[in-house]
Amino acid sequence: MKLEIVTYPDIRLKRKSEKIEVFDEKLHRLLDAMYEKMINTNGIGLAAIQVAHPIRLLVINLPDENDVQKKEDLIEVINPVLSNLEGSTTYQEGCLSVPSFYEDIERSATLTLQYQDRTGQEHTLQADGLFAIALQHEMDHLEGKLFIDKLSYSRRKKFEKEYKKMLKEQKSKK
Ligand code: QAP
Ligand code: CO
Repeated sequence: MKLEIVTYPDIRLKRKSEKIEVFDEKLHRLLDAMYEKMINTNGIGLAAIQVAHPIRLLVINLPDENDVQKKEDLIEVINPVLSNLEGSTTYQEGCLSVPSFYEDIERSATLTLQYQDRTGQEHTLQADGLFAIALQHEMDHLEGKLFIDKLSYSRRKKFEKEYKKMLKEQKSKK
């Protein structure tokens, strides 16, 4: 399965993702291909809408304490529901759909995640640290939102200027 990363300002990123009802081989092939794409593009999290599939699914694979990204730490999250969002934390976020831009974003520090795995089985777990941040970032994708939508007016303007410049420079290199 060939997947391309959809990048800002592509309007396909603004769609609301649909609930997944069928847990079949086709879904498993998409999950496997998303994992490969995420690893090959140096990502730690990826939502299906970022590869042009507007369905409620995301993958997260955080590096361990030695900064190694192990496949056994991969989590496949389908139809997620976040609750009990508490506290506050700030992290310099990036996104495969907004390449080469990073900015401090404030999120809740802890939360409860309810989700289904690739077989459709329900799970509930507690999240904190980078995992809680990644879940909120990816969850926003399912609602058609990006981390840059959280920037103040002045920071957003600065972003638009820098991003346009970056795209222009990329074009002239090709
Ligand atoms: C979302 O982000 C996230 O600009 C995942 O050139 C963000 O994997 C989770 C990436 C912050 C937790 C904290 C970005 C790769 C990857 C780039 C990513 C780039 C190459 C971003
Ligand atoms: Co993202």
